[in-house]
Amino acid sequence: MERTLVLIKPDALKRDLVGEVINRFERQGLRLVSIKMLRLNESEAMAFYAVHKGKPFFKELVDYMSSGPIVAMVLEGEGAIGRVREIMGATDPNEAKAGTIRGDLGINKTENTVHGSDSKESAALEISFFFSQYDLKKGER
Ligand code: IDP
Ligand code: MG
Repeated sequence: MERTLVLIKPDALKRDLVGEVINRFERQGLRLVSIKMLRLNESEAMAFYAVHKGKPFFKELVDYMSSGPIVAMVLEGEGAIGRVREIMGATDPNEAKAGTIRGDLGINKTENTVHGSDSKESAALEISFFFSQYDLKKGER
């Protein structure tokens, strides 16, 4: 059983799409382990996206991700990391296939509705950024 971190980004909360996004994962058999709503400040957003430091879109990304509340959640399932990435679709909503979250709901390459961890290593790191072992334990069922 694999676990991954998903963020529902500010554009989705602005448009009240939280339930819609979670439902798309649940329908595919991915189960919630833990969930919270929060707002990142600028330095927290910089830390979360540290791998992108120095890229041309970094400042825009950090400003956007700290512009409003987000929802962070841990999802669990067989091959959860790859399956979440498939359900999300390509980074740019204009290139994402119809039926994917970004293809159907994304606005542009920055405001693309969701984040999902891209490897086992980033999933472990990103889950620990938002959730304690105690939070994760409470989600067992
Ligand atoms: P991913 O979210 O599909 O894994 P990454 O390349 O890891 O894509 O980029 C992280 C986030 O940075 C994207 O989800 C998007 O919000 C933003 N981003 C990536 N590339 C661009 C770009 O070229 N212009 C503007 N924003 C971008
Ligand atoms: Mg990424």
